[in-house]
Amino acid sequence: MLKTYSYNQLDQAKIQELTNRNTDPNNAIQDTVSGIINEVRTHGDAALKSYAAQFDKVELEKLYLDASDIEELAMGISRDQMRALEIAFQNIHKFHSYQTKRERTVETMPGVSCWRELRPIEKVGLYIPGGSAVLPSTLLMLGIPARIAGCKEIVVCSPPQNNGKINGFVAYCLKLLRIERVYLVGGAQAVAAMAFGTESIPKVNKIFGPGNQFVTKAKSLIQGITDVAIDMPAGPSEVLVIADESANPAYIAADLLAQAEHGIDSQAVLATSSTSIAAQVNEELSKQLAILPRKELAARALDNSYIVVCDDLISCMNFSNAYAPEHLIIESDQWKSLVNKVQNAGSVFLGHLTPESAGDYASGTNHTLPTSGYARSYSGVSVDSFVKKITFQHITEQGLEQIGSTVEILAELEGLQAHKNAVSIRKKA
Ligand code: HSO
Ligand code: ZN
Repeated sequence: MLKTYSYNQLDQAKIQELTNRNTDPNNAIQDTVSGIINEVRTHGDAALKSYAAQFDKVELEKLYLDASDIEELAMGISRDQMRALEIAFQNIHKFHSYQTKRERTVETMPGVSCWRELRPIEKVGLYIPGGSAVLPSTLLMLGIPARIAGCKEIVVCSPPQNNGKINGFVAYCLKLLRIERVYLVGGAQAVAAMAFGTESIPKVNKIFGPGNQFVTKAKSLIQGITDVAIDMPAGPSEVLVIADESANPAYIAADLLAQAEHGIDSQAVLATSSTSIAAQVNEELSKQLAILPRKELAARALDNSYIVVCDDLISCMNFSNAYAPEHLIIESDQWKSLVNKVQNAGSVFLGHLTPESAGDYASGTNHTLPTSGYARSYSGVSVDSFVKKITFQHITEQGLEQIGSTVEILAELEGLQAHKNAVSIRKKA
């Protein structure tokens, strides 16, 4: 049974409490992660090998696998699995390929032209977690936009299995992406390696990818001490389902559980305008949970989850906007009328037949999304995340005549004579 609240009985403080999901309030792991970063920074590959022995239980001679190893591992998966990964690849590629549109040149005054052009971030680092669930789909979600953007170097780090290899599905995705090397490094040490570079691992300009709290902490720490950017702050995955009486409680329960099975700190929230749906979802949850292979994990995540019963769909949406979910699923016949009311969400799934799983794997949208309320201020990963937008301008003689005196006056009022001169000297010519 999920905890249940009545929306119209919640005061501001309680809404604040329910929508707050601060995961590491005491900064408990800060010292450990700082220690790892310093070790990698000073001892490079040697530190990485010793962490592999300590955390991944494997003695590594070299810290990477190359094309022939990748090929061999990739061939170990079934035809159907290859085909499914290929279809996911194609859909994600198709959707993201429309994100590179060139903007038009704007003439702000006659003879004054301004425009922006995209340039790839040259070196990017992708972190692909191993751990309790191996996520080859994450490699597609990061590698495809990186390829479309045209990044020159794509460094992939993933923790080694204890045989010193990586998972065959990850290997097949590397093949699809034409990435010929994977570094066998996991955790905070992978982030540190890509941020500072080691003998084997190149330093990158931006680091992407989800991970456990150590990886996340490392990403936030390296931001302060290097010039390396990160995709976004990341926390545990979450979903919020909005549903009315038109919804199917079994579908809702399935969606909540798909979230819950990610990990014990995942959160699945239902905001519904129907008390009967709330009750039926609880029943369905116990039925469906009982037969899930990851039921222990999922059950613990449900302890951390809840239902909010609201008067109507608009109140559901208000609650959702306050929560700012990573994933929002709207299971109502009225979904169309709610689209323009979505203010804060990472990715939205509309109607009764659109499970979040479709977007997690294969429909085309990206699954690297802002969690923990960051959907109020961040977007999910896209081709934009792998490019810089550089502004250009060109001024003609007519343009200089048009804009010259404005610049001169503004330079003078700021007391910057040389700025003024840079215009005046050209006007005289
Ligand atoms: N729901 C996760 C992505 C994922 N699900 C990968 C399954 N595999 C975060 O959006
Ligand atoms: Zn998922």
